[in-house]
Amino acid sequence: MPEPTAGRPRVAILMGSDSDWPTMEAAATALEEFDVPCTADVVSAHRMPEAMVRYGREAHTRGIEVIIAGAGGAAHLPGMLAALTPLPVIGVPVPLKHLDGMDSLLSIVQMPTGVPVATVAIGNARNAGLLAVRILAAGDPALTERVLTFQDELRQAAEAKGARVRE
Ligand code: RP5
Repeated sequence: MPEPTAGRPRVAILMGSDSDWPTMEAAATALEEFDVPCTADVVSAHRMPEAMVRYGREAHTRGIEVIIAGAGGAAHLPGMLAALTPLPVIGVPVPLKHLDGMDSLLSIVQMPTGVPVATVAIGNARNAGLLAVRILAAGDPALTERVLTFQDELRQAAEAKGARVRE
């Protein structure tokens, strides 16, 4: 688990266990690519529920703007955080050795109306980081420019592999 990046963290990466870090690390890497300061912590919904409630209630008062939350199995952390915070929450279903992550996915994605969690694909913490960047870019023209450059690089990479739209 890394130390928080320099500067006030804008994104909090939370996970239910340190065993989730090998999956969640890709979110931190994506944020680093866009120079978005983040912090990463283990806050288990089941093993440390009081700490989770405290974190969820206070995150927005500490300058956090987006929460990325990953968990596996009975993955209650993203949904519970979404119930506690006014911030956007992005959920990452962490695949464990049973059920291929379908349990994590369904635990995170099936939120009741009024308590949204933006759920990425099973194990795709990189997309969670990139989505957090886009959310922050909505109020940040310089970051928007970097997202546009990133998208152009994706297009160029696809075209370099021969992808074409036939005229
Ligand atoms: C979940 O239980 C965690 O998010 C993790 O994916 C899973 C297993 O945790 P450990 O037993 O490896 O600590 O709450």
